[in-house]
Amino acid sequence: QHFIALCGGVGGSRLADGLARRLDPDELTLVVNTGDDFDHLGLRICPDLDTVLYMLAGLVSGERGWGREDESWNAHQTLQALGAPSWFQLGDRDIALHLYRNALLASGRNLSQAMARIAAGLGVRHAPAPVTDEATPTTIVTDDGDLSFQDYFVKHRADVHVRGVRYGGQAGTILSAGLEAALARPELAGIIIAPSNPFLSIGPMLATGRLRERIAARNVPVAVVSPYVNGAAVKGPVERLQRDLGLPPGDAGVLRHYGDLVDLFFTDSDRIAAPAGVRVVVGDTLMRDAADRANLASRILAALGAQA
Ligand code: GDP
Ligand code: FO1
Ligand code: CA
Repeated sequence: QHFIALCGGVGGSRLADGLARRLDPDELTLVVNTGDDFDHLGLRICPDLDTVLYMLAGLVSGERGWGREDESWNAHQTLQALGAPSWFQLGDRDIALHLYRNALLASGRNLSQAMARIAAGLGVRHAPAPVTDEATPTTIVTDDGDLSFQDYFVKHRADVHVRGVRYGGQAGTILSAGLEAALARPELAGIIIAPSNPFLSIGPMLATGRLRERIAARNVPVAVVSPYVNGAAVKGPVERLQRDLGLPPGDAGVLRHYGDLVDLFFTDSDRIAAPAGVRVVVGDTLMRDAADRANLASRILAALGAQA
């Protein structure tokens, strides 16, 4: 058996960790959004890949949700003193990872190969795969013009009216070798969409290399986990985005966005009008700790008919 999970950062990394506790590396391909990636101070920044990696390594910061728990900020403070751009904070230990990734990329490796190396170095057995090795920067369209993703998310704290989201990944973008290999596996038994932001984390991946159509064509069940807990986002701008983009609030807007891709929908709300062809699975979807993460993964895998 084999499963593919599509993951963004915070929500993605939590479910990725649960699945990694339940499946062998050979049974799971973790596919991660690259729409947030950008260059800063000469370093290639890959927030969602690194969040998943740090989570799987047990190193992620609990309260920030990005970067490492055990961190110091000497380089950042020194950059500030130099008058360098400091709106985006890189911790000292995080910088070490970035230096290594830049060196791997400079030596001719692609992003997948660089991440596999770094995962091995961190002792992570389930190496996350970027959805593509190409640059696919997400652009946020606002009334006052376009914003690059990190300008929108970090500089503006996502506190702007969004007219639309433009994905960097196109029909002709080449999917990563890890994702292609997983899609080609005859034993592929299901695709899991993490409770990541549907517009900012999952949308960019589905738009890349016709992934949405490729998934539909595989004819395996697709399970989606709602990012809504008790009717609200755990964190992040998903509610505001649904309002701005003219979608219904809550689970209804998520279901509308994913459309006929969804076979199974995991939510904690028992008041969902399920569209035809969607099986709604009601239960706790908040992942407070490792036990919650593994339990939710088990419920999803059971519903997809996985062998324990
Ligand atoms: P980002 O890339 O760091 O912004 O994170 P993601 O896109 O992966 O996930 C953000 C979404 O995850 C938010 O909409 C949250 O509501 C959702 N989320 C975070 N933690 C949980 C959780 O424990 N359970 C569920 N169901 N959703 C969560
Ligand atoms: N998010 C912030 O809000 N402020 C930061 O200074 C910041 C630094 C940062 C450094 C490395 C990294 O991998 C992620 C970082 N993030 C930061 C998080 C991140 O850019 C956003 O949360 C995501 O792109 C949205 O998923
Ligand atoms: Ca993200």
